[in-house]
Amino acid sequence: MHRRGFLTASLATVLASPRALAQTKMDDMSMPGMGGHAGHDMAAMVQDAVTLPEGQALRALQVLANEADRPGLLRARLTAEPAIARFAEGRDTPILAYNGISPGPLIEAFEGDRVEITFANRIDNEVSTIHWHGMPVPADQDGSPMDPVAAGTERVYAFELPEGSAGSYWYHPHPHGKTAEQVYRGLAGAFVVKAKADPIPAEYGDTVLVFTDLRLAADGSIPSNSMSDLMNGRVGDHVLVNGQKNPRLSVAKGAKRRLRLYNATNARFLKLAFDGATITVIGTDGGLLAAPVAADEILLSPGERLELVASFDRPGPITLDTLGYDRGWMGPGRPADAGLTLLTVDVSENEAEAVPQLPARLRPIAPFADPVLSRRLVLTETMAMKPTGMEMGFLINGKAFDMGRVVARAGEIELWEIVNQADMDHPFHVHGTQFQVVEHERDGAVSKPPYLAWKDTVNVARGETVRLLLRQDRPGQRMYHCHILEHEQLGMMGVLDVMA
Ligand SMILES: [Cu+2]
Repeated sequence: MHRRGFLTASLATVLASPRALAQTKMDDMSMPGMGGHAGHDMAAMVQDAVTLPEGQALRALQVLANEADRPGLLRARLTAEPAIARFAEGRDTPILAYNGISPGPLIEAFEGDRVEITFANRIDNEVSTIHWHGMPVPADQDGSPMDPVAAGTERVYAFELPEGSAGSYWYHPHPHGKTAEQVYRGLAGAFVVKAKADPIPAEYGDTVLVFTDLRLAADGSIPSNSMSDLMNGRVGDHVLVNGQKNPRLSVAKGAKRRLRLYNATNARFLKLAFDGATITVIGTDGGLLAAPVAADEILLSPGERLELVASFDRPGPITLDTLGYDRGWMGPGRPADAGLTLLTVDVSENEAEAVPQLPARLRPIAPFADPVLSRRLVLTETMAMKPTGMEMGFLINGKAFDMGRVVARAGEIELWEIVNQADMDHPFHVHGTQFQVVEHERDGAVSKPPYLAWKDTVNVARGETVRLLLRQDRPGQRMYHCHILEHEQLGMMGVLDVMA
């Protein structure tokens, strides 16, 4: 360690919070094979000492440039490579970035478009992929762990966006064993598919808010995962919106804003409410609801998205805050998850121009017919002493991830019953399609979801069973897994082999 770095660290240690100290104890327990080593124990100890600037104007995400020479085609390049970010004053942070920025460029396309994106992997000595989270793309274009892109090489991802596929998707790496790290080091971006005829008034705008969370060591570097991170999933110290901490947005009184909220964190559950604005849910992972639904608060588990309309009807600063949510935590170091301000909206005294009302119907959603078969997937956690150290396992039906276990037939409706017998919530994600949640069950009490919606990720709380209907329309291998990325890495993943 450099002398200056050591001095900074020593000073910061004095200021370290009980939480940081708890984290350090956890790291001390870490053993070979669990990713713990002395270098980042020190980093973990001083993690709370770094302050990030707040209150800067919210930056719009940079849109991925379209190089195509004809309408209906999106042709572009995405390069994953090391970059330097400046989150805190005077500190350089080595990150991984798409086209030099994190979050990566916002990809915008329309239903019916063809997409051709050349992906270049310039990450040193690591395979990567781009997974198009939630999108209806062919299996061999989906960037699954079975199709790695070697360091220093390129490939083209090509697919069509079907009619009716408008929605708030995203993209991130999905290489075997490296997904969690590549994402927390900075690789994730939003992919918005727009409808040709959009029922949401254009006057509401369309603002993408990508939530990530960042842990910074005193020297500005991003520490590696500790044992606690591997057990609980990595939760950072700073929740960022489009890469900024608590940025500000200005609107006129009476304004309505369409907001697309993305939980692109590895493992942080976001229970959110506006202090002073009313919210209406208009869409989920796979696009608009049939009708708007008023809400006081929302829960966004890792991987999930929501579309809202927020109404700013009184002047003054209005904040988007986190509320407490107990998703289960093992060991010490449970992060303080309530009372964080993620975004501040300055509502002026000036009255906004009158805007159209939100329509009462948004689009039809046809419920799935009866399933031809049902599957039961039981999620459990194990801990075992291995020659390499204490090892945590995250299992589906008693097994850690292996390839090609489950066979399905394209076009058939299936009922999936996801049973969480573990001590933590697990957000369950299926590749290549959108599903409909039909039932939740807890302690024998069965309830229906508040609305019919297209989803690709659903939180399955501790002790809960979620039933969903899904259909895979295209053949090929499709992953399903927990979207706490450390849990996916430690085994809570399976593959569905879809036959034509
Ligand atoms: Cu999990």
